[in-house]
Amino acid sequence: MTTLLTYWTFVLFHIGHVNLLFRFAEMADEVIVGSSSDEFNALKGKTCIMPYEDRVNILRSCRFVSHVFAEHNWEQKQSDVIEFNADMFAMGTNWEGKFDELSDLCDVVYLSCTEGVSTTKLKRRVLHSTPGLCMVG
Ligand code: C2G
Repeated sequence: MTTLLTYWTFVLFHIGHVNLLFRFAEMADEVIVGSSSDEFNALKGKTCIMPYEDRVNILRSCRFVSHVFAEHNWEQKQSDVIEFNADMFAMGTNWEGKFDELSDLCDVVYLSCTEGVSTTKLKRRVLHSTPGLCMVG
């Protein structure tokens, strides 16, 4: 049984995320996702559209995801790898090299991101397709 661990800001769920989770699920029997808490997202400067509980329930409904837990800070990854007995730590290539120190504990892989899609672009598209809508954050 192979376990893959990944982390998610998860302001919105978009096709880039689906593509990555699909590939993660092909690489491991179990995909475990650390979803950033509202407090951690605020610290990262990310504005949450949905509260943590809703974001977690959406992630849990995805068939590629086996388990979701809270990401509270940058430092917890090492203890999470140990706690979940993860064989692999995986992120998109926008994080390339950033978590290599975990390779003492498990395989660390970065898979290519989906081009042309991002939460920022989606938010902008909603704003521009809805005349009169005032976007805050
Ligand atoms: N991603 C992707 N393609 C995109 C956009 C994002 O493959 N077009 C990937 C990212 O590389 C990341 C994952 O989707 O691995 C989740 O993206 P975000 O929700 O934006 O999370 P991120 O800001 O990368 O936060 O401690 C780590 C962080 O909490 C991860």
